[in-house]
Amino acid sequence: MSNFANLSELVISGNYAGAKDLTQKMIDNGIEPLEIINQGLMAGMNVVGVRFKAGDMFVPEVMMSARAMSTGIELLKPLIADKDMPTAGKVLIGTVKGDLHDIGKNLVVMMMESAGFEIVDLGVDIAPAVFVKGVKDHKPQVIAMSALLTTTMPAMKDTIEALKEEGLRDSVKVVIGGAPISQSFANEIGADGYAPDAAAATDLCRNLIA
Ligand code: B1M
Repeated sequence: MSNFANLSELVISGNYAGAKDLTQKMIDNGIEPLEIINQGLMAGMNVVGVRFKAGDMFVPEVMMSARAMSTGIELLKPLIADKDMPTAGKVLIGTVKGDLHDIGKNLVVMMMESAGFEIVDLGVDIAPAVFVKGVKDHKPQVIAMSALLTTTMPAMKDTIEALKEEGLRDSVKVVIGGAPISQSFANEIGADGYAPDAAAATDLCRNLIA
């Protein structure tokens, strides 16, 4: 097995100590940092995304894989000029106003970061005006909103309305997710997409930005 395939396997199995060691070894052997990221770390994380979507991997395993990926990236970051760091696009994310649930959102963040997105994570209990300010300050291509409570779902619509009022709606795609959310709710409030899980959210953003 090549070093790249080995590194992918270490990410898939969530072996962060192994992923760190092998990444360092590959750096010491003069392998291009971007090749290590694309052919080793990201290749592994792409498999994780597919398996998670298929129900063959579960939340704790995905978190271990994301950690393995991050330990490798941390070693490589200083070796790569910012402009060369692969980025799949910028996503502003938060859990909506009144809602404190963040485990799912954090999983979406980890999966997206591992897939090369630049993430601005606003946190939880984010009011529409704060999302609007985030769009003005960070100019993301996508806003991702999470809600776990039926009572906080309307805050997603309020946020879309606030973007419209500020004339920002056409400058950004809006995607939503969380246990009570559905595609029909996304259609109803005029969101650009819905994702049932972290892997699907990553695919959705990739497709919307492409
Ligand atoms: Co809360 N809670 N909770 N809770 N909680 C639920 C959601 C609930 C279903 C439990 C129940 O009654 N069976 C219920 C909601 C009922 C409803 O609205 N219909 C509920 C309630 C009622 C409450 C409180 C009101 C309880 C109370 O105080 N009386 C309160 C509300 C607080 C508030 O938010 N204002 C509350 C509080 C809490 C805790 C603080 C104790 C804790 C949260 C800790 C934290 O997040 N830091 C908590 C938890 C842990 C849960 C359960 C048990 C688990 C949620 C979770 O983390 N799931 C939950 C019951 C359950 O789901 N079994 C429950 C794991 C996570 C990986 O899945 O979040 O669905 P999930 O994320 C998935 C997808 O949904 C998707 O991807 C993720 C990964 O695949 N996804 C996105 C999520 N966000 C996305 C965004 C995207 C795309 C995909 O953007 C594009």
